[in-house]
Amino acid sequence: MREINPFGRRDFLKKTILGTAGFVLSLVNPWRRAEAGFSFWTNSEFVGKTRDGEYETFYIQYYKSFRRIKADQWRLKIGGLCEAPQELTLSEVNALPGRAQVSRVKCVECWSAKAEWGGFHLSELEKRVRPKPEAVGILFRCGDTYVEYLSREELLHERSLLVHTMNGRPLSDEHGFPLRLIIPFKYGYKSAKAILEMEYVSTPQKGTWTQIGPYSADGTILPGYDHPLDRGKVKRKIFGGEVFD
Ligand SMILES: Nc1nc2c(c(=O)[nH]1)N[C@H]1C(S)=C(S)[C@@H](COP(=O)(O)O)O[C@H]1N2
Ligand SMILES: [Mo]
Repeated sequence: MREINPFGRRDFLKKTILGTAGFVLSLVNPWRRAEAGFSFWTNSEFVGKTRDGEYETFYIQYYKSFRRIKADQWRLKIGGLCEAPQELTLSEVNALPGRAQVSRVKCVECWSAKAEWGGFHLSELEKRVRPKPEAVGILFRCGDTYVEYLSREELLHERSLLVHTMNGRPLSDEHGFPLRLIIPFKYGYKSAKAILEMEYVSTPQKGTWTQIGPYSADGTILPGYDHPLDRGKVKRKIFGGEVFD
């Protein structure tokens, strides 16, 4: 006749209790969530800085978390020193004559990552808003209250883009929905994300990152080193300006 071993039964109970506790803990454990492709902000109304889950190969930088932007409430405000200030809806922005390019975002904190970006060149927008002759640059105001300034000359560079798609899909909130800059020859901090407002101004200004840290207002990529996330962070030398590969 089969006898139930009292120790075996106790072991079974112990394992069940420990196993259940482990499972419950795993649901709230941030490392397990990261493994499963989740980031701290997944399923939250807010978005902010993260390097977890799917963002391990393209870090997310936001100096402050903020409420996700709702597409139907968003308007791109373009004002300041221009003849025809405008407020464009997302479909109007998406309908501007487009351009796409593959380029790398190189953060001054050393990592970089590459994507195919789709959007438009500033010249397309300027046909509509007609900047005044004294407008030397644009101040960008963003969803997280980040500000960044670029001269019109920098913004009208062939490789500078205002983008609303990444790898063929609308920008994620994390990567700057609904509209961001891509300025591949400058450090990532010049590529303002989640843009709300563009103001034409007559004097250069300091952006948020330049006010926070010891970073140049100009932001041109300097010779040094890079740790590309899409190449296992293997250190390589860079020579200044856009990193093309
Ligand atoms: N609105 C906003 N845009 C921002 C930032 C920010 O803090 N707020 N950080 C910048 C920095 S420092 C970098 S490196 C890039 C990173 O872009 P990513 O988050 O899409 O990787 O975004 C830039 N744009
Ligand atoms: Mo950065």
